[in-house]
Amino acid sequence: MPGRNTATESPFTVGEAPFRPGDEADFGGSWKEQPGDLWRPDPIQCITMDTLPHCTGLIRVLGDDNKASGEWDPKLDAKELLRGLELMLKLRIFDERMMKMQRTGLLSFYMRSLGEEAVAIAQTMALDDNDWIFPSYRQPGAQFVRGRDMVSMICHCIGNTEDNVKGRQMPVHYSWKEGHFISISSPVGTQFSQAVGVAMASAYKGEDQTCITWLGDGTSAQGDYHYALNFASTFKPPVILNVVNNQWAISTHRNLATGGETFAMRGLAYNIPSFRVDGNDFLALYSVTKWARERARAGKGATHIEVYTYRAGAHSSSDDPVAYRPSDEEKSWPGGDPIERLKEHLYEIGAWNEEKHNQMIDRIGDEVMSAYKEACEFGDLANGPYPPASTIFTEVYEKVPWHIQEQREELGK
Ligand SMILES: Cc1ncc(C[n+]2csc(CCOP(=O)(O)OP(=O)(O)O)c2C)c(N)n1
Ligand SMILES: [Mg+2]
Repeated sequence: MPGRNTATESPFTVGEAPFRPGDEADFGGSWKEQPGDLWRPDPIQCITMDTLPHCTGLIRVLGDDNKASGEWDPKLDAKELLRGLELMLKLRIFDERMMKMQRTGLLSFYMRSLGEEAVAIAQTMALDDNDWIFPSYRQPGAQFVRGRDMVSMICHCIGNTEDNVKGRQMPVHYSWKEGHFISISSPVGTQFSQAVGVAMASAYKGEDQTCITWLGDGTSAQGDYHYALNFASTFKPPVILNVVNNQWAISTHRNLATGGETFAMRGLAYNIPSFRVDGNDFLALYSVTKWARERARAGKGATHIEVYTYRAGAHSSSDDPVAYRPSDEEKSWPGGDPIERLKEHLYEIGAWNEEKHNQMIDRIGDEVMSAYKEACEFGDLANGPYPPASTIFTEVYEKVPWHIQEQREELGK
């Protein structure tokens, strides 16, 4: 919790993590907010201050009893729910395989979406296929929704001869033009103002294309976030601005990124309707994003969403959270696991069972394994082959600057 820095007696407040290694993590057992607590405003008529209660509360649809209720229930049919479940499982199993590749030296670096699978999957499912996606490294799952071929995703992560960005990007920094999935950027936060800019262009041209973008709690402390909100507030373009509050920015707790009560509330100051949503609740995420899409389509401008979730795994393959948080902190997170929650809901409504679920896991496991083998035929980090060195010089500049040309000639490529 934020508190006075007693170590130095400094006259300012330094945010602190509620629990550190050795502490017993206790988030209070379960959410006090229940499905049905918050109403669903009309997406067209809504004015910003209507959403004040939604910024301090938490929008939920799936209750502790695994039933769906309240005005935010999107009433998806079982087929759509099963699609969501399958896509989330695919992302999780894919991530596990990629981590194994990283640990065995076949690719250099990896970042999982563990515990946050619902974010990219549910929110992308709520959009139209030609809407533009401006992700951070935590939303590769959007590509599964749009049907990207897994082999090509793995080839990118390896940086082999079939990598569509030819090894110029770090692994997980996907780029996929056909899927309207904008290149993931290593300097965090740049995607926010890009999304607002493209949304402004879309509105200017009279096209019905909404942009969606995400950044993390830590990244929201950067200027990029505020520039984007200011433009979104002023020009009211069709954009959905998500702050994924997963409690951590590597080892820095979210209490160091804002002194505000919630991240959602910051949207109100920019006169943008704002919601705080349970990020492990597939149905709530889907529903809030649909609301924002409907509002954007009607020319009513941006929606700001705090996605309240928990980073269940390490930040990346280079990080070990045991150094800065209790090793079992994840188990006491009241939001549970997004895949388990949707699965239990499907059991509850009689649309799914354990046998079918296990079969699905096996089928996806086989699919991922065969994609992995096929991708490795085009090269892996340990054994090559790699894209030719000449690709360092191509496809970055439209007109190659003289000094780059000189370097290319020096290398003889
Ligand atoms: C401009 C910039 N500063 C710092 C970094 C190093 N860095 C990479 S990820 C990260 C933490 C981001 O945390 P958060 O925004 O909460 O996102 P999360 O990883 O939790 O999804 C940092 C500091 C970077 N990549 N770019
Ligand atoms: Mg974070």
